[in-house]
Amino acid sequence: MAAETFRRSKALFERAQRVIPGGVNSPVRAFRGVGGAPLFFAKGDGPFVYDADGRRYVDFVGSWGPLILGHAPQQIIDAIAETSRRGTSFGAPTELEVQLAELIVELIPSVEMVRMVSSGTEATMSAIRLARGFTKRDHIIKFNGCYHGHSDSLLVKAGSGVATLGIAGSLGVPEAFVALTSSIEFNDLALLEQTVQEIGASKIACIILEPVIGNSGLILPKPGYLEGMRELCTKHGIVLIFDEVMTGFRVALGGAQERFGIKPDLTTFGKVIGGGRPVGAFGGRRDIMEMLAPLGPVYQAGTLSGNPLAMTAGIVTLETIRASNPYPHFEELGARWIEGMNEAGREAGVPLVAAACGSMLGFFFSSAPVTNYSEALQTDVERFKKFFHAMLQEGVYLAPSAFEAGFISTAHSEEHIDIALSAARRALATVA
Ligand code: KE4
Repeated sequence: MAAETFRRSKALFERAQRVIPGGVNSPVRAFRGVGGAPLFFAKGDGPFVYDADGRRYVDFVGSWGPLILGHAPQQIIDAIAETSRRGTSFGAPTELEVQLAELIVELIPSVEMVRMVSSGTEATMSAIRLARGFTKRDHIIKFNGCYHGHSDSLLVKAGSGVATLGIAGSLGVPEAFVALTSSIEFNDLALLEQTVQEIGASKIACIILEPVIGNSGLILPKPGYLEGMRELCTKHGIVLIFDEVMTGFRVALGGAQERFGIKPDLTTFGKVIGGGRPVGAFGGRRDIMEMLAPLGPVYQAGTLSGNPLAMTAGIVTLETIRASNPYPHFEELGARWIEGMNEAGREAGVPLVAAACGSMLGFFFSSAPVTNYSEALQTDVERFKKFFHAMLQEGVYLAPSAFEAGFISTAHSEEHIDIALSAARRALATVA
């Protein structure tokens, strides 16, 4: 098969770069992590995306997580159209945002109250401010390779696009801000205990983490790690924030906190709860949430918070997955992925370790499982780049970075996993 030339994508990229910095509206889309010009997409349909040249791919990115029902699910399209006819935004409360809040409270027991925002960044930024206001403490602890959006306090040794571009954090973030953020390796409870002691527990407002890391590649918590963290936070009155923007409703209906049986104090959400529309949310203990304006002194606001279209898409998404319980299906597909990818690596003589957690997939070109960010950085990224492009030629779209996770949806079946696995066997032969 002649190598695809991606002609229209390249032309669009040329055009885009004249008016949009880097030609993209979010850095990780720029293919800087894999080289070459980014694909421009024209259409999505179930498990598939179609690029500007009309070429079809099995999609394992799913818009970075929101599309748990796949692309353009009819029930969401119809519901958004119906809501749109009654108006798209009011800047005033609507019943829709109450409905979505009630759904989240019902599905996530640790969440007694929830505030809607318009992105995961807003959710985590606001949760940090709320934790600081509630505890009257300033210091925060995060983990290397975790990405919580691009607010100043959290752009410290972050994952996702920050890791992909290999930049330490971000120019423009004052030293004074990052001085209040400590970032340490994940999956090391002794290190966390030592760090809390060194900072002084009474100075620490919160610990924020991705309970399953999806922004360094896919990294699972070691047994006992989350439990130990919960005990440490309870002991010292430190607010435990689970950033479930990515894991929420993906690794279990009740998120990572259900899967691992941990009750955080605050949880942040995004992606799935908007079903592909701009959304975020943060919620948790009532005594903390009631510190928020207009009830309390911690200010947070947003013109489009609770936007009717995002709420509609979120309600339909959550009601659909609550009714259909796709999680056993996700576990089966994840197990198929792990077994098939590990076998393909062995057959090709390429060190490869695959992982899955609910509807999140991952793999590293590594001879051993990856348990933290520094280990992820030591994996064979050059081989990943070649593999990514070989898979693209095979019609399989993976995240264009070694430091991201993959996502499947209810539209994915064994057939789509098998397409990816047979493509991987051929692609691995070219990178062995
Ligand atoms: P947004 O502000 O991009 O909606 O959410 C930020 C965020 C917060 N927390 C977690 C755990 C996240 O994964 C994210 C965003 N995820 C990335 C993908 N790894 C978004 C893709 C992008 O930056 O373009």
